[in-house]
Amino acid sequence: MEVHLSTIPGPAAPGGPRPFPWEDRPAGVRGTVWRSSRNPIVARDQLPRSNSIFNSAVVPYGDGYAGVFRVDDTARAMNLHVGRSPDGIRWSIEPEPIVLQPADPRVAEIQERFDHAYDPRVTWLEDRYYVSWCTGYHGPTIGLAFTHDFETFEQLDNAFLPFNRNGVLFPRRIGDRYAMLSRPSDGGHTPFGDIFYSESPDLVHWGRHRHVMAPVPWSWQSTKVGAGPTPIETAEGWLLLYHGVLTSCNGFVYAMGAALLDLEAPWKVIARGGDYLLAPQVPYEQVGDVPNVVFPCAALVDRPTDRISIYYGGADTVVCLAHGYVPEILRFIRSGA
Ligand code: BMA
Repeated sequence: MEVHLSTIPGPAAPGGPRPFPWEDRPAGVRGTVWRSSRNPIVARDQLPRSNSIFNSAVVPYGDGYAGVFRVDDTARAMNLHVGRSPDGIRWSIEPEPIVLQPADPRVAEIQERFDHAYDPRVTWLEDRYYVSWCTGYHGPTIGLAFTHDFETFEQLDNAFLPFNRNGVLFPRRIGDRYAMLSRPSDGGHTPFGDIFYSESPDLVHWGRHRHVMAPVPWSWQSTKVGAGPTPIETAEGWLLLYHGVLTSCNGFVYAMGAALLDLEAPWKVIARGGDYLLAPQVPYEQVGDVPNVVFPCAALVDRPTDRISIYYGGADTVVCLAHGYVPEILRFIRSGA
């Protein structure tokens, strides 16, 4: 099965050309995706007051890359910080958190108190970059903001009621509606979780919620599943990388899987990999503030070559990078392996 991503008239962010962060598959690796030899690419103590930097999202920007990083500080407050990179690998991260300006006066009502902001995703959509993240408003829910330049950010209203996590926008409208995946949750370390689809005419009012995917009993994804990076448009459907969680006798284990969603009705799952794509098996994924976590939040695709580079958090402590080829991931999904 050959899939040429370059045939998809996908929305492209401005700027470039820029170097694509990449390493060839090392000899002897049998998985569909492989880890960067430079992992972790962001250290936990890269900032003067960072306890950990992980679960972060990057996008092409200018002649390099920009991103929104989850930084937990040494008081263990969780916040979002801007990062910039010439090559997608060496990151310079702002020591101060992003300041969100209210996009309209009513948004100020939800800014009256700051609880936390974590697990960002960034999506180029129409003419700007949108950030979605888990925001504290009487419990976790989905925050939304946009930026043109990674200098100023305007906050929109929260997309959903609490409790919700892992809100991920599609990079174009579906029909004439904006679309988002999310995972309704509870206020704690949720022992359940399905992926849902919602749509909106204006990125403020969300409805027509549809079920997309449930956990799979007796598997690596038996406890909960949540969307990872912004879905990637291919000729076959939307490639969705996601996290799946199982509950072991020592707690949750977070791994990465892949599924294919219908292009014009993305709540319909075309196919879903049976195995995990990447599970916590090396020290920086197994040992950290939360052991055994591989948590993907962003992916870059080099469309002419079908190469994909996936950014994920390791053990809630560091930022890591993995590589693969989109057609091989699609084959992996199709094989249901
Ligand atoms: C979730 C979130 C994620 C984290 C995961 C594993 O509830 O807090 O940020 O990676 O737990 O601890």
